[in-house]
Amino acid sequence: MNGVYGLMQQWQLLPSSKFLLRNSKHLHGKYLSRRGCVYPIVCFCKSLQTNAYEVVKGSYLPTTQTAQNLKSKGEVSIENENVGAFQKLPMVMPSVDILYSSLRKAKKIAPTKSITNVAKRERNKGAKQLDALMKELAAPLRDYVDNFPKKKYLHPYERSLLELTLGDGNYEEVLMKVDTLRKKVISVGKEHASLCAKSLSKREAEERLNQGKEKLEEIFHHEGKAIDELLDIAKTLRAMPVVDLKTPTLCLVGAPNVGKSSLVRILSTGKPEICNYPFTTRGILMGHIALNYQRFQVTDTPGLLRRHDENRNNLEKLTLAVLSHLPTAILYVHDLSGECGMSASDQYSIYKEIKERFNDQLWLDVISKSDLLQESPVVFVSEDTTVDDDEMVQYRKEGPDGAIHVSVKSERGLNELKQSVHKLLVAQIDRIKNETSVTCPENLT
Ligand SMILES: Nc1nc2c(ncn2[C@@H]2O[C@H](COP(=O)(O)OP(=O)(O)OP(=O)(O)O)[C@@H](O)[C@H]2O)c(=O)[nH]1
Ligand SMILES: [Mg+2]
Repeated sequence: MNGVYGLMQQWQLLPSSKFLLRNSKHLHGKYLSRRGCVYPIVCFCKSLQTNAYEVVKGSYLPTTQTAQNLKSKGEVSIENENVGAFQKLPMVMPSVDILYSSLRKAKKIAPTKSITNVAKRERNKGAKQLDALMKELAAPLRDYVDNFPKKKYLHPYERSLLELTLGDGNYEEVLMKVDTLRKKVISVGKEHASLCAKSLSKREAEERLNQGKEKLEEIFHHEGKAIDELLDIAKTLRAMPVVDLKTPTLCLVGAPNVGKSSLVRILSTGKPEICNYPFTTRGILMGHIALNYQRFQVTDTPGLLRRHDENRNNLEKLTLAVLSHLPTAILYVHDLSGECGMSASDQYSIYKEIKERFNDQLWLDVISKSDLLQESPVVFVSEDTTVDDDEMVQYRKEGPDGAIHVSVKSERGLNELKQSVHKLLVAQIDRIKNETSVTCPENLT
């Protein structure tokens, strides 16, 4: 692992790069050009944007299997071939609102009119009110338990979003707590209603009614936080970017800080945050392109580092989940200027791995920040160029074969990029049509 890369991985721990560069006695945080001059890398650690997606612990590992592979192996059931489940989640009421509205409604229940005996009237009222309270409390919980989707029926993309943003098993655990609360409310409500119905005097019936209400309130106060957790989960899931599997999609991929979001802003309606530090993009962001009356989706993704899948953070896993589970064309962004903080050789190994893994996808390579490119290729001090093969030498100079050189600063290459992106997305339309006709042969007729 080279110095800059090592620092990048620890970026959360560092105070500020200016401080770092001022105080560094080593060449960490600097790179050399072929001519031997030393340039500082512009700041790559600032305060973090943490509000979009919290990085949680999760064992989800993106697989190399695409939705297509899974389909052919029969691992995708009918239910999870569509996305959009998060937009159909039931509206969850805060637990206190459920409690107070249930108490109000139950209080209005009157005893059966024909009962004239005072004690009988009171116990009839008590039993009916407790029964109503129990039903009012349990009904919304039943709705949530039944209508929040089971994880196994979600589209793999949504399942990965759920696991990576909520953490392993949290979703199921919260739903289970809500169901446990529902069962408890029913059993305690029934028990107290039955006790109330057996009261021998008016006073006893009143006391039992109050006891039953207090017990239900206590349970709800104590365990109702599961409902509030579910409310938060629903909010988080509803805020996830909506994708349409039938609309051609372009996904921008590359190492952190290479200029992906800057290009998303140029290419689409998406307005992701742009900053000069890695992992500015902390979630999957969607933008749209409208061209010749056609509508396309553009996805910005968090950057990828050079490391094994097991060591990836959840932001990187999100990127791989998009590539694994959504039918996207890939716009791979390379920064050979050194500005991003990652050497060309590290970017090259990530690139080769991703290209091999997703070689079925339509693909376009872009060299960003061409306004910063020197005449000679930029080489980091920590890089060993003696091991470079021809491919690597070529990559340092020009990037992969056919890559378009662009700069959002000087606007170089942007028109060419837009045209190539359009062609790519048109090719993606044909691909989607073909895949649909293979899956649903009746569409051909
Ligand atoms: N000079 C120059 N700087 C650029 C260009 N494109 C982007 N940048 C700068 O590069 C830095 C990173 O840009 P972003 O678009 O946020 O990069 P990113 O790949 O989305 O970064 P992450 O979301 O952190 O992975 C910003 O300071 C941009 O202003 C360019 O063409 N020329
Ligand atoms: Mg970004």
